[in-house]
Amino acid sequence: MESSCSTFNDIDNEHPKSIIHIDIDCFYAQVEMVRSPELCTVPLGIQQKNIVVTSNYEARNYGIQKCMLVTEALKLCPNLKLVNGEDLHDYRAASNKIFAILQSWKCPVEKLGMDENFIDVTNLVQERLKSTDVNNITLSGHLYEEPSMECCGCHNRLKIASQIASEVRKKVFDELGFTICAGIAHNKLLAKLICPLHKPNDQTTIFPQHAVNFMATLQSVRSIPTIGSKTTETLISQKVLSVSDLQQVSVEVLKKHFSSDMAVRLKKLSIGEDNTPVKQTGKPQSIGLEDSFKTVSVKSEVEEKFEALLQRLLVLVREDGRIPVSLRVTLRKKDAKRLSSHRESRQCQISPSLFTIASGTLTVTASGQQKLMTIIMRLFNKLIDLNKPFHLTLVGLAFTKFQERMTGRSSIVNYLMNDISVQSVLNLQNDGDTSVSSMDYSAASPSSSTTTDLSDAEVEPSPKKPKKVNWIAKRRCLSKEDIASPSKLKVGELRLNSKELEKVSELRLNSRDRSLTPRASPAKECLSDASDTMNDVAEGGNCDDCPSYVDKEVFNALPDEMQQELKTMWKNPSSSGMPVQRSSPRTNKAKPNTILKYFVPHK
Ligand code: DCP
Ligand code: MG
Ligand code: MG
Repeated sequence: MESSCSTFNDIDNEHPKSIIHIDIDCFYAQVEMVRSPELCTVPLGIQQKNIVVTSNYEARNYGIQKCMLVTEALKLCPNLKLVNGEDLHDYRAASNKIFAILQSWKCPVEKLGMDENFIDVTNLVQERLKSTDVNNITLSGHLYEEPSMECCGCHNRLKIASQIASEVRKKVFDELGFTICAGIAHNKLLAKLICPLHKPNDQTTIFPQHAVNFMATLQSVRSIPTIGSKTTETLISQKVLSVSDLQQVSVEVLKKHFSSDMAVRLKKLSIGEDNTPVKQTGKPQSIGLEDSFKTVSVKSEVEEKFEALLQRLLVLVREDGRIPVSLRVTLRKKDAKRLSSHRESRQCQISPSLFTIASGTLTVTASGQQKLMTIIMRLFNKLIDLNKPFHLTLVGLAFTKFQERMTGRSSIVNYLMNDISVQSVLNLQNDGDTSVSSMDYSAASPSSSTTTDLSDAEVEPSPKKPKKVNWIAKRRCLSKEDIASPSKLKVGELRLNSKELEKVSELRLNSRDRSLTPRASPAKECLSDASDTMNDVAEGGNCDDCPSYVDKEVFNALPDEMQQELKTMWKNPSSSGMPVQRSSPRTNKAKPNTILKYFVPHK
């Protein structure tokens, strides 16, 4: 994304950054309240299994807290309205919509879980400062303690950031109806920690000078986001319980229990110092789900759990839109001897041909799902010795690697990424046949570092390269649906790369005569159907001016502007880098990365 916030990195002062942290109020409960406004006025709890994972602020008035047992919550508030929140789909969708709104300020946005985000508004603040009277900047929302003297200019910058935070909160509310809290500070740590100070639906700014005092108010070292349970345990063993304790303990003492870097980092965190950048969030590296339970000790039950997880996971993957190429199975075994629970995982690569992208939507066929279940159970068998009793308390499934789309210099996608649609003449829709449908072999192969600990036999076989005639015949075997209504596809979704397109051209050139006389080949029915479709599609096109080596079907599938561009170039080949004649190699040299090279017949 082109960011207006990526240019100012040269602010020469002590506290150059302006960071906003936002956290949605009682997130799951708000999603339910936005969906069913009658829930706004009653105490509402969101139930997952026997736990109330969150509740609205009405319910919190009764003393209900996050992760309270349902029985306990009902004792506190017998009128508590409970809504099942085990299906995260709508929460995830709301989270994504909020994230999309946050992107509109064109600053780096980092998603943290489902209901939190950091926005680095440093450069936007700088831009606004240029047109602002610095003596008259007002703060929006609350301030943590009154300001002392201006520091390095950070007070004004943070005040402007607080105004941006207000705008963000207003926009999210106006467009989606969610109230959120914001924290504004010169680093991520302070922005996050100050955020909940005035809950709900409000915001708080902290100036750098108050960082040490504010941090000292935190009762537990665990409040510091990067400090996990193990670090906390170690610190407690050294009688370091509160953040104030951590401020006072010497770095030398910490170095006895932590690495030198960690000891220094802990000390800095304790006084509110943090220089970690806001990293723009992209698509997740893996998409997974877990289900925990008391005990499962029977294979068929495990299979049912995986089946249910797989169904839910496929919904997530469809929403994500990328084709998975690696699958991981996770188990947690009940182990009385071990104090802390531990997970064990196995993963293997999977064939991208189990998935199809049709009209922009990722799907998996019933047979694909069966194959996935077979793979899952093989991985499970690797993790569990079925000759012995087993007791599991958790199963998990995750797709851990995804096929990259080819968008390099030589990809046709480069030309066609701007939402240009083509008719489905070039539809490389997967028909479930692994031998022909997976086009992008190289990108589909997971690297050794992330993949399998299984033997080759257990890994889904890589798609084999197709036989040419068979391949083109199948490509032309468009479904009845395609014929009735040629689907519009984003070309980027065809997963074509230059080699593939060359293959299309080559095969079409080689089989052009055959395709025009379909009954000459065993695939004649398909070819016949496809020809009909292509005639329909070609109606608007006119390739009378095309050179003889050009496949008219391919040409007619291109958008009008591109057809015009090509025709112009063919009329004036010397200016285009276009091969004028096959027998003239010197003039055959296409300009790098021009679409014309895709029309060069295969030699
Ligand atoms: N959540 C969960 N399990 C937890 C904590 C939270 O499933 N142990 C879910 C429910 C929350 C959501 O994550 O709605 C966001 O967590 P928060 O801690 O931000 O809590 P809320 O947004 O619900 O409340 P608050 O208004 O305090 O932010
Ligand atoms: Mg929240
Ligand atoms: Mg939160």
